Amino acid sequence: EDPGRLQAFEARIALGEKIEPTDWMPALYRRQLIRMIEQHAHSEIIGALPEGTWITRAPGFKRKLSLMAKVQDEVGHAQLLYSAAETLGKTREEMITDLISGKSKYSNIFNYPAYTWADACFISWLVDAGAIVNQLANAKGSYGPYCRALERICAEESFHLKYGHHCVIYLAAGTPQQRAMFQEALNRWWQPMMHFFGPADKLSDHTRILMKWKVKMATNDAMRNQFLDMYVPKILELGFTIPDPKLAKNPGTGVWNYTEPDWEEFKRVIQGDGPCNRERLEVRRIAEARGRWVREALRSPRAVYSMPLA
Ligand code: BYC
Repeated sequence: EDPGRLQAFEARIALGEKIEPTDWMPALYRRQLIRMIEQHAHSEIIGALPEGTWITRAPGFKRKLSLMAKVQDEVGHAQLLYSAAETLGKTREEMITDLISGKSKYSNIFNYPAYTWADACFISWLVDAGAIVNQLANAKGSYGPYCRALERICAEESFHLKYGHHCVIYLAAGTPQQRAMFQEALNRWWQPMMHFFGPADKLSDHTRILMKWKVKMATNDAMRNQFLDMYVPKILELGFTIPDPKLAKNPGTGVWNYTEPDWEEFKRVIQGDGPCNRERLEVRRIAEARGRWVREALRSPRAVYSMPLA
């Protein structure tokens, strides 16, 4: 890299300016952004799957409508993010190919099954809460198209959060079976939720450079801590318990202590060997195969007439 250009680039970032697609940027900045935005986009479409299976079974018409709108929003977020990543030079087709071949990662948390309605409620409330902590911070980052996409996403996520919280309050105020159902969901999802913010800072490969270039505006541990700070009191207030006997805030430092989640399980899950990875990718592969004729027709409107019916 030309040192003068790099210096000017870093000076702009230090001043809080946004970097736009046609501006000069170091090759590593471009690669890191593609990696992160692409993974984020994949997480949104794969994230639609565990909740999506609950649309037809959500209790009551209003819940069905709200959940359907939420899932549709998540897929819309993926569209915004794929567009932001495309500004950096990787095509949507390449990104989808890398997703379904297993080359690209997506969030660990969507590789767990949503067994009960309470699991869907956990996702709507607490996974969305975690996502908002991350996205609100990174919306203040340096790459214009990603930040603008995150701002729009956060606006919609704030509705999801209210919807999810309402669903959980309803279970909390319900019968002993309803309370037990949410407690079991919480027990199942707590560890994947702790994993959601990424490995501990000392093990995080990318944090240093991403923080330097203001792509990431807080470290993994700082985001995890902020989530605990905001949501542990709300969970306890509803009378639930958190399955970690060590979990406690140090009142002096404001830092939460917790049992270190199983990072070996995290690695297995993000490398493709979680409980639902194969199923999730298979759904996407089928969707790609079924949609192929639409893409081909769009490219060549006349070709569609000569195609055999699927
Ligand atoms: N899951 O150096 P590190 C939603 C990987 S969707 C999987 O700390 P970085 C929702 C990481 O990629 C919103 N992989 O990485 C949707 C790296 O591997 P590679 C989801 C993870 O980038 C529908 C390696 O571990 N949010 O909420 O500095 C319904 C080393 O990690 C994870 C986003 O996607 C993980 N959790 O920081 C409901 C946010 N964590 O690439 C809800 C955007 C780490 O070297 N992403 N890895 O092979 C980010 O903010 C950052 O990428 C992370 C990780 C904080 C996740």
